[in-house]
Amino acid sequence: MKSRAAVAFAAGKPLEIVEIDVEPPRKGEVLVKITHTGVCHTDAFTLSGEDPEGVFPAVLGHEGAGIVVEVGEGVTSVKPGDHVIPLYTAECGECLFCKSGKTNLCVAVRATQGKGLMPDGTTRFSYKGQPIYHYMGCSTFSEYTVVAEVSLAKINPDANPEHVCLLGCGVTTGIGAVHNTAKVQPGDSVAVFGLGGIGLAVIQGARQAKAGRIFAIDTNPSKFELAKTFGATDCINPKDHDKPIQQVIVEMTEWGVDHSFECIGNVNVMRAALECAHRGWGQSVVIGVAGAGQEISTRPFQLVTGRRWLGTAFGGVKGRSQLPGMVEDAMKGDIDLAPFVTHTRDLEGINEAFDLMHEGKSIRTVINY
Ligand code: NAD
Ligand code: AHE
Ligand code: ZN
Repeated sequence: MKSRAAVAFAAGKPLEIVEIDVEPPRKGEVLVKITHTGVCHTDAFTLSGEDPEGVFPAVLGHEGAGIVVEVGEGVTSVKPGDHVIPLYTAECGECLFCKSGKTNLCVAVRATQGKGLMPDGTTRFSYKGQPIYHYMGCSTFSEYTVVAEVSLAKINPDANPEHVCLLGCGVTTGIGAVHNTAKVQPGDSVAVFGLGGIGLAVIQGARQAKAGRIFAIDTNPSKFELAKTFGATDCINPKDHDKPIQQVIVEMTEWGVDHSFECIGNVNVMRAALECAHRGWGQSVVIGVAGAGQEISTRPFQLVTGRRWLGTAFGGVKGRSQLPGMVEDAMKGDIDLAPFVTHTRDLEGINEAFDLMHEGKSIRTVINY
C-alpha cells in the first residue's frame, strides 16, 4: 500500500514528505495506522548523525498512537480496530530479561530493531523501489507502519490520542524514572537537569511521589514557568552562577540532593548531576542520550563516598503490561498530558516541529495525520 511519510534520507538534512510503499505485515507483525506522533529529542539526535545506530534512509518517529489495520500470521493479542501505542522497548514476556522481573529491557526484537529492520531481517518500507529502514521498532513518522506484535501496547480506545501518544516515550520515561528507577520517596529532594518533555515529566513524577524540594535546572529560563506549574520549588539557570552548578546545588542543600536526573544528553551535565547528589546515599539517573564516542567521567571518590550512578530506558516501564494502566491514569487525570502539547502540526509541518525544539520554543509538537 501507499503511505504518506516524512523520510530522513540523510543525516543532517530536513525530512522529506513523500509517498512510500508499505508491504503487508508478515508473521508476528501488525500494520498500524498512526493517527498522532510526538517529536522527541531522540528523533533529532538520530537525524543529526550522532546515533551509532542511525541508518538512512529511514522513517523516524517513536512516540505515537494509532489503530491496528491488519495483523500478520499468528498475531493474537491485537486485532483490526484496536487502539495501540508502538513500543521501542518491546515486551515478549519470554526472554531472559522479561522473565527476570528485574528490567524492562526485552531483547526479543532488539538486535534487528537496532539495524532498522523487522525481526526477520528485512524492511517493509521502500521508495521508488529502494529500501527504507525502520526506526526504534516504531517508525511513527509514516501514516502506515509495520510493528512487531511484541512492540504494541493495546490501550483504551476512548483515550485522547493527541495526548497519550506522549506516553509512547517522553512522559512515560520521565515519570517511570522517578518511580521505577530512582524510587523517590515522600520528602526526598530532587534535581532535574533539562526541562524538555522528559525533565518536566520527571518533575510531574516527583510531585506524584510527594518529593520535598524539586530543583529545576535549565539554561533556557523560558522553561521555568511550566516547571513551576508541574511542581518545581526552585528554578536555576546555570548561566546566572559563576560556580559549577553542582556546587551551587550542594550549597543550597548542605549535602546535595537525594536524587538527580539528567534529561539533556550532555556528558558534562551528567557529571554535574552525579556530583550534586547527597554524600552517602544520593543517586543520579542518566536519562539523556549522548552522541557516539562520548563518555562520562567523575572522580571515583564521588562513588566511594556513597553516590550511585544509574540509568533508565523508557523509565523502566514494561510497555505491554504497564502502559495501558498509565493511559488509564491519564484518562483519570492522575497523569497530566495536556501541558506537554505546546504545538500541533500536520505531517507537512514536521520540520517546523524540529525547529521549534531546537529553538527551545516547544515542549512537544504533536503531529496530527
Ligand atoms: P528537549 O530538547 O525537549 O529538552 C532538553 C532541555 O535541556 C531543553 O530545555 C534545553 O534548554 C535544556 N538544556 C540543554 N543544554 C543544557 C545545559 N547545558 N544545562 C541545562 N539545561 C540544558 O529534549 P527531550 O525530548 O526532553 O529529551 C531529553 C533527553 O532525553 C534527550 O537526550 C533524549 O534523547 C533523551 N531521552 C531518553 C530516553 C530514555 O529512555 N533514556 C527517552 C526519551 C528521551
Ligand atoms: N541508539 C543509541 C542509544 C539510543 C538510546 O539510548 N535510546 C534509549 C531511548 S531514547 C528514547 O527517546 C533507549 O531506550 N535505549 C535502550 C535501547 O534498548 O535502545 C546508541 O547509542 O546506540
Ligand atoms: Zn523519545
